[in-house]
Amino acid sequence: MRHERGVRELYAADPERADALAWGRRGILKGTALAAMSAALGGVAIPFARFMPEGYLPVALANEAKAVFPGKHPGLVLLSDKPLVAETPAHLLDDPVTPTDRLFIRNNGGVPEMPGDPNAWKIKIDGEVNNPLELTVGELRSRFPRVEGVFMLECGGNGRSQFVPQARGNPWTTGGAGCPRWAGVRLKDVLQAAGLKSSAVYTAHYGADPHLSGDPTKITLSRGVRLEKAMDENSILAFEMNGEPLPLIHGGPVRLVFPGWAASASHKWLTRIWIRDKEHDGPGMTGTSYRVPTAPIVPGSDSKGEGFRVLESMPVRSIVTSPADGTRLPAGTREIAARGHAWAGDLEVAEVWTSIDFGASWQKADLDRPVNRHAWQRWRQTVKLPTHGYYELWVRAVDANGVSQPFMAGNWNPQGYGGNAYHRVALLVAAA
Ligand SMILES: Nc1nc2c(c(=O)[nH]1)N[C@H]1C(S)=C(S)[C@@H](COP(=O)(O)O)O[C@H]1N2
Ligand SMILES: [Mo]
Repeated sequence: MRHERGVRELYAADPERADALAWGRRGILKGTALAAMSAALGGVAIPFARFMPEGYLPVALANEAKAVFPGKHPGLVLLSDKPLVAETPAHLLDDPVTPTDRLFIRNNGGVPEMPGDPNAWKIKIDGEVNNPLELTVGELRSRFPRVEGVFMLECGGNGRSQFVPQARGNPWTTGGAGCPRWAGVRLKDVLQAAGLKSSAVYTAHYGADPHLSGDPTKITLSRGVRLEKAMDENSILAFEMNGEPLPLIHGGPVRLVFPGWAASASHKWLTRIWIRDKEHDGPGMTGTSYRVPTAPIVPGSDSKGEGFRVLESMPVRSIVTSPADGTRLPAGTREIAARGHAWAGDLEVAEVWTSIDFGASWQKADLDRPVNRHAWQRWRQTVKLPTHGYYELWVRAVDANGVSQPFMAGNWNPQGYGGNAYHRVALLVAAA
C-alpha cells in the first residue's frame, strides 16, 4: 500500500521519469533512464548500476516515496490509513519551530479538494451575532490585522498508548504534537466584526472534509470552544504555516488554531463558525468523545461519559528530542548533552527534571522561557552515565501550578485523552 502511494506520487510529479525509473525499463538500465535515476538520487553515479534488476526502485527513492503523505518526512509513523493519521517520533521534533514536513497529521474523515484560488475560499460566521458575515480568505487578509505566533498543536489523544488497560483510538505515543509558526488573523477580531450578542457563549466549527462513509449529509467532526478561549489573543484563523500558504493536509486554505487546547477544536478546512448560546453538541462533543472524567472512574470500565467534561487545555508534557530512543553511545561515553521540549496547554512549564536511575533521583534541567505564550519550551541537561551499560533517560515536567507529569497515565477514560506519563528513552553505552 505504502509503495503504491509512493509510486503514484512519483508518477504525479514526472510520469516519464517514474516510468523510466520503476517500470518501463527493459534489460539493463542505461542512457537517459540511468541519467534520470542518477539525477533523482542527487546527481551521483551508481557504480554498480549494471547489476540493478529490471524494475528496481532504489531504496533511497523508495524510502522517500514511503512517506505517509507527499511532502512529509519519511520518518513519520502511520497510525491509520483511512482516515490518515501519522505521528512524529520524538527525535524528529528537535527543531525549536516544527518544520511543516514533520508536523503530525490527524484526519477524522477525507481530505477536500484544494480550490483553484485559495483566497476565494469562504467562511461564514452566524448564530448569536448581530451581523452574520461571509468572508473570503482574501477578505480575512485585507480586513483584519495579521498576527503570527509559534503555537503548540497537540492532539487530545497524544500519549494514549500509555493507558492501562488500553484505551480506544489511535495509539499515539508522544508524537501527536508539534509547534510550527502560524500566521493568520485573530478570531476575536472577526467575531467582534460580526458583533457578538450577549447570549454568545460557545463556538461550533464546520469544515469541508467529507465523512468517511461517503454520505454527504454526515458531518465528520464539529467541535467548539468556550467564548473565553475564542477571544484569546492567540486563537487564530490561520492561513499560513512556517511562512508558506497553509498546506491542504493541515487544513488549508484556512483553519482554526486554539493553541494549548486539544487540537480537535482547531478545525481544518474551515467553512463555518456558528456562535451558540450553550455548549456545542456536534459530533465529537458528547459522550466519551474528547471528554474526560471529572472524578476518577474504574480503569477499563464501560462508561458512557456521564459526569465527564469537555477536554480543553492539555496537561503538562515533556519529550526528549536528543538523544533518540535506542541510541548506542561509543565505549567510554560518560556524559551526554540531552535536550527536548516541554509544554503545558494554556500554562507555562515551571520545571523539567531528568532521571537516569529509574526515578530514584532527579536532576533539574535548564529550561528556557517560551518564545511566546503557547509555544513549547526548550530544556537542556548534561546527563552523567557512570559506567557502560543500559540506561533509561526519563523526563518529567511540572507546570506553573506545581502539577507534575505522572509516572503512569492517570484519569483513565475510554478513549484515552490526556495521557501524559513521563517520556522514557533507552540508551546503551558500549563496553570498552
Ligand atoms: N475539519 C477537520 N478539522 C480537524 C480534524 C478533522 O478531522 N477534520 N481533526 C482534528 C484533530 S482531532 C486534530 S488532532 C487536528 C490535527 O491537525 P493536523 O492534521 O494539522 O496536525 O486537526 C483537527 N481539525
Ligand atoms: Mo486530535
